[in-house]
Amino acid sequence: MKITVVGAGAVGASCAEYIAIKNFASEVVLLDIKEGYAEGKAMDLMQTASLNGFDTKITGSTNDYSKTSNSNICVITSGIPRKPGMTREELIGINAGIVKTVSSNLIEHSPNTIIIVVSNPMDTMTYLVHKTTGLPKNRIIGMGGALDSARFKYRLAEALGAPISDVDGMVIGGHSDKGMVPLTRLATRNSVPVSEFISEERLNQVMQDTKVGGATLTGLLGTSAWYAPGAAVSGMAQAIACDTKKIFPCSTLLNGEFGLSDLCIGVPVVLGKDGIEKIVEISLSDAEKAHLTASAEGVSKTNGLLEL
Ligand code: 2OP
Repeated sequence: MKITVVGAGAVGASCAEYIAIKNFASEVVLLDIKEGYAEGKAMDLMQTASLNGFDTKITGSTNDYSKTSNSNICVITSGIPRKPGMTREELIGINAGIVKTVSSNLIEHSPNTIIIVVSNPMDTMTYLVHKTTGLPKNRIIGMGGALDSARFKYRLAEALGAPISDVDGMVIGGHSDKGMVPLTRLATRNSVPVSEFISEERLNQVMQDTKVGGATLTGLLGTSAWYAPGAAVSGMAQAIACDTKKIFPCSTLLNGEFGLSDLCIGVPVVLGKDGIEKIVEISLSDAEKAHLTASAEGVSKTNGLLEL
């Protein structure tokens, strides 16, 4: 199993380390345009191998895509992260050109790869990769919902005073401060609906804290988060590599599912060896449907800024 991660910044390096630690990939290639940067990150990460107990071989490359040849999975993290006060959508001007170039280079050397898109605005970048590469829709996956769901579970556990291992929940919709749809109705503490434990008012606060989870961290860190995004990617990559058929909320191209078409947005999907193996059209309440539709309108508006 060979995995390429483009962008050796904090998110890309975290992806590489978590993938290595989970020990399901034989090789991870970290690629960056900055001279020597990916090579240095890869060497530093490899020096954790004996400490973190993995045999995965991590190598670095300065913009030599031949080193990425025949990758089973390619992760695109390249582009600029947001600064405090910025929305993810404001990154489109710079990141669209980068993602277009990177995705073209990747499929030239790995025509059969599965692409996981992280770069923001992620739902629009995922849509751009479809338009740029023409890969089958099951092989282009946007990572946002897995991260947002992790933040949702973190906030739920905090509100419940429960261990996170006791909590389950999912966030669908656009990966944006206003577009996320945390499914509080379906969230549980050890199979019990969370509404049995906390008030609607407190649940609304959990939803709001979840939606701005990324912005909260950007305000604290001065840049976008990296550990949880990296961990979210590694979980998705593991599901693909090990063909686990786990359900994740991922950004995927919709053709009528949930009444939506011609956009990529976060919905539940089954991940396996073929990438997105099934879109799971769960039943949604009227309010959830309305929130998802409104979120889709926001994503489509951002898509309209692309020069396709
Ligand atoms: C986040 O929410 C980077 O969009 C990513 O942290």
